[in-house]
Amino acid sequence: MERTFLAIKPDGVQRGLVGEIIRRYEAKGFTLVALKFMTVSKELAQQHYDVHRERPFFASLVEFITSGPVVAMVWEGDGVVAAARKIIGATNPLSAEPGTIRGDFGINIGRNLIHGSDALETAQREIALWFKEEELVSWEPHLTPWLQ
Ligand code: 3AN
Repeated sequence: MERTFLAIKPDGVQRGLVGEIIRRYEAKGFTLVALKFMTVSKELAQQHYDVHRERPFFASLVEFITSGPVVAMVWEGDGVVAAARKIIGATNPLSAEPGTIRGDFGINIGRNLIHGSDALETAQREIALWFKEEELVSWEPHLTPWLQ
């Protein structure tokens, strides 16, 4: 089953949007596989944003994600990588559609509330980077047959 990595960034936590964000993924029907509230080390931040190492905003990305606690999560479901990104909305919250997390709650590209893996391979890399194997919980939600 497909899995993706999501992290509610320090601004999402500071603004009290943790419950609202998690609610959207639960309500959509995806399954929570792992969740932890944590501060991010500089090393983890640099590895996570490795693809952006040469970009001018790399240092500010690392500084921001390490500036306060984040909520790291793994979610599972058919097509969850792409669907989770749709629920998040465009990178720049000012361009993100209303109804998306960034479209509803954000205005700043550097403070865009949540990270979501952009492809299946990225999701696998990020899940392995942020979580130990034993932190991933395999379980079957008791869905009615027509939801499975
Ligand atoms: P997304 O988070 O939508 O996948 P990416 O992967 O292109 O976006 O960029 C990673 C993060 O870098 C974004 N979440 C955003 O916070 C930041 N970022 C992207 N573009 C810019 C930019 N032009 N200026 C400042 N920060 C940026």
